Formats: sequence, structure tokens, C-alpha cells
Amino acid sequence: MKLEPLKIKAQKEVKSAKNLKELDGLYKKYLGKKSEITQILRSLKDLPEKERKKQGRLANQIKKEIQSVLELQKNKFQVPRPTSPEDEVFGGRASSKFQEKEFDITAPGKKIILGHLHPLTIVRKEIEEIFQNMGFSIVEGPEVETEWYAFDALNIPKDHPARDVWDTLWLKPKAKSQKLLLRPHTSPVQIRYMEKNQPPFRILAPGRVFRHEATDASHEVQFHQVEGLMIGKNVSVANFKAVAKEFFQRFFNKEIKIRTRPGYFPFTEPSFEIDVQCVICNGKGCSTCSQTGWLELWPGGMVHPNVLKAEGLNPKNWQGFAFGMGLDRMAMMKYKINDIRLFYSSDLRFLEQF
Ligand code: FA5
Repeated sequence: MKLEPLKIKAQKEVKSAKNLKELDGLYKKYLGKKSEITQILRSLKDLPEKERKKQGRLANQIKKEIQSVLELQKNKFQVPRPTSPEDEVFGGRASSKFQEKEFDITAPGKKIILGHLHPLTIVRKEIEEIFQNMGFSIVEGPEVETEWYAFDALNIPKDHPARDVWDTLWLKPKAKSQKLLLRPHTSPVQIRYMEKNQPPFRILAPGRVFRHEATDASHEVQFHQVEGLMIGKNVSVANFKAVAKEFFQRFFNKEIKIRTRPGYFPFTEPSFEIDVQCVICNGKGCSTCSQTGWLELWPGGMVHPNVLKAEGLNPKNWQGFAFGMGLDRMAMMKYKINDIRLFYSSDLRFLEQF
């Protein structure tokens, strides 16, 4: 029989089928192993190429159409469940085609793909653990700060040039007296902590910060810092350097070259910059380290007496150090990532490597 009349005949018979048992018979008749369509499809190989393609396309099309009319009719009989005795035959083990809708309790379950931590979270947790082992407690502060905590309490008065790098993303204030900004560094957290706690203490404050930056391989507009503060009766620069060295050794799990340079921050005196030799290029110079061979990772210094005073601590009794490392850059060094922007790109090809 020609294909088109075959389809019309099949559709007519399927539509007038009275139950699933009849439908099962029609399935075998029109699409089963011995059906006309199956024979046509099998004999395609003997046809010349051009004819084969044409006939093949047509036969498959007709097959699909018969299948879909069968499926439609079957659905009519299947609502509502539970099944009739005829259904048993159609949907039971004897019937092969419509079984896929059955639930096989013995089939193995679908594997659930587990997510994993972001590389910056992994590194933050590692840093926290190292410092916790050195007696530091983890504390947090808000991402929206007031002018007082971000600047004034940190010995950065209005119009001081040191504000320029951090004087960036201001928000609409709730009250006239409170100027609010997205915090440009995590140093405000040490002020908030000193306000409420009495020394001696050792704290670590990880968090997100925001700046108005032109982005490049090592600069982002949002990034992460880890602020550290240790205050006691005799905490000195020697303690600061010892903590820094111990940290780098544990973090990189090997000897790492570091260098200490004089720096300037209004809230520390003296101030330092601790640089780490770029592990991407081993100090030769690359785009990550701006061709210098060094990455600025750990600024810090001895807490300025004015900051202690602002928090009601007598600088004659208490002293200590503070630092604010760039967490993203620590992660870049650890995993040899040459562009900070990858952390925020949501690119799974990158993220799935951790
Ligand atoms: C500060 O933010 C000071 N609050 C640090 C500090 C704390 C000094 C306590 C003294 C005492 P600085 O602006 O240098 O300092 O930023 C700290 C670190 O953040 C830098 O060393 C660098 O590793 C990282 N960082 C700075 N800007 C960016 C940026 N745009 N993208 C990624 N990381 C950055």
C-alpha cells in the first residue's frame, strides 16, 4: 500500500478503537516488527541513493504521525487512572511501547550533582582557620558604612587626601547627619569591635568591599579583604612580622619570599606594605603583578594612637598592629589565577575546577 493511504487508514482505525487492548493490536499492526512501515524502512537500503532519501524521509514522517495519533488515543483511555483490565494488557509487561510512563521502583536513581564552594570562599575559610589557630576570633561588620566608621574614627578627617582612594560609592542617607557609603575597606570593623570590647584581643574580619576602580587583571570594583587586629600591652612590630611570616608559610605551604616596605595609612603609624613575590611569574614580571614581580597583598602597621583614643583606649597602656589583606589576590596567588575578573564571571568552566 502507498504510504499516504496507509496513514489515513491507520488514523481512522485508531480513532475508532474502543479500548487499550484494541489500540495495542493496532500498534502492532501499523508499527510492529511485521508492519508495512517497518518493511518499507528495512527495504530502503536496496533503493538508489536519491530515492532512498526521499522514501526514508516520507516513511519516517508517516511513522511519527501514526505514533502520535496512537499516543493521543491512548491518553484518552488512560484518564482517569486506576487502570481498566484492558489497560493492564496495554500498559503491562506484554506491551513494550507505552511502558516508559510506568514507574520502575528497581531502577537506580538519578545522580544528584552536588555544588561546591566558590574559590574565594575556600580561601577565606583557609585564612580563617590559620588565624583561628593563632588565637584570632572571626568578626563581621556591615557592607554599608557610615562616614564615621569608614573615615573619621580611622583618623582620616574630611578633605584629607587619603580619602581619595576610598571616597567612592556614596548612598542616599537616611538621616541628614549620617552619610552612608559602600564600605571601601574592612578597617571600619576594627573600630566597631574596639567600641564594644576591652583589650587584649586578636580579631580577623573578612568581608566584601567596593571601590570606584578601572578594572584590570588585579583590580575589581568589588573584592574581598581580611582585616586583622591584635591589641595588647606589648604587641610590637616584631609580633606583626612573625604573624605575617607564619601566615604566609601556612597558607602557601612552602617558603615564600616576602618584602616589607614603608607605607602610609592615616590609621597606622608606622605603616607597612608586605609584598609577596608573584607566584604566577616567579618574580619575573607579568600582567598580574603589573610587571613588577611583586604583589601588594598585606598592608598594615601599628595602630595609630589617635585611633585608640577615639575608642577610649589609652595609647600608653595599649598598643598593637592592624592589617588588611586582599583576599582575591591571595586566592590568585594560591591557585595561579592570572585575572581577578574570573572570580566574578560566573563561568562554570572556571568555577568547576575547584
Ligand atoms: C586598605 O584598604 C587598608 N584598609 C588596609 C589596612 C588595614 C592598612 C589596616 C593598615 C591597617 P588598600 O587600599 O591597600 O588598604 O587595600 C588593601 C588590599 O586590598 C590591597 O593590598 C590589595 O591586595 C587589595 N586591593 C586593593 N584594591 C583592590 C582592587 N581594586 N581589587 C582587588 N584587590 C584590591
